[in-house]
Amino acid sequence: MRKITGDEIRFFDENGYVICKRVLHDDELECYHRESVRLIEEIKSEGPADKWCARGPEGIPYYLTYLHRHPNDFSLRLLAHPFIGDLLCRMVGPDFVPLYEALVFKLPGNGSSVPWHRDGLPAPNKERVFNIDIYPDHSTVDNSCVWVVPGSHQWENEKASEMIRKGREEFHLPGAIPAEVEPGDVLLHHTMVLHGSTVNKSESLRRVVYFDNRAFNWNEKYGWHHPIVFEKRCRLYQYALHHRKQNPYPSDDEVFEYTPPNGMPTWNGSDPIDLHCPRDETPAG
Ligand SMILES: O=C(O)CCC(=O)C(=O)O
Repeated sequence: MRKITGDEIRFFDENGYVICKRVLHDDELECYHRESVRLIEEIKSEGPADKWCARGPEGIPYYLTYLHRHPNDFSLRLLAHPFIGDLLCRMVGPDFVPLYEALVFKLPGNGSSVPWHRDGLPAPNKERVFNIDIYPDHSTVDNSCVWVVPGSHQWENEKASEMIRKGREEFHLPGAIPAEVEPGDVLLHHTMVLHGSTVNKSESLRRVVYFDNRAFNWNEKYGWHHPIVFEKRCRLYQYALHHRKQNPYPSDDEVFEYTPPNGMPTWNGSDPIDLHCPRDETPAG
């Protein structure tokens, strides 16, 4: 299976984003298409997933939080894709832990916009904090792909805030480019790169799964989350790897081998798995 290249990593470091072409194979894409449409239909008919789905500025559903907790046959296997394990090991470090996941979708006709933003506070020592965005559809200017401002991950807060303010008045910012992709492509975006998208007026559905990830040692330094979150997430990732190994796609020709970071649990196959693992969990619940 394909691996991220050194050139792609260098492009990412310089620009705060990179598009990796043709990562997913057709068998996995077919499952992703089918299962994500089923979840979107569940949301549209106000089924169980709906209360986990955020609305955008136009009041339209677009952001299904905690994807793994909504019964489906694709998201855990997607997380366990060897492309992801390999790139996290090389770009974050071998003590990476996948922390969060969401399904973002732009419904046809009037799909939600996402105003320009950064995803969080800057990492104190400019660590490589990024999301992995996996696309099953063509995402183009026509169906309101995400736009990025290359290099803006390195801007000071003041400049970024000013541009975000401007971009919310008039979407087209100087230097912004559309991150157009094809089915099976993977976009990495630095959490500090300015990004956003417009309303989808086209007739096509546009979907993307976001995976957020951190190194265990960063959390020990900065205390972003209670250690229990990392423990549960670390077990969940091992479970996902096991699940893909047991339920491979016909095109699978390798599995990613993960060693839990020192201080993190090894999942023993009978430990219960929490498919939700809220990021704000504490031992008191
Ligand atoms: O997929 C998009 O249009 C952008 C989504 C996004 O950046 C977000 O939900 O934070």
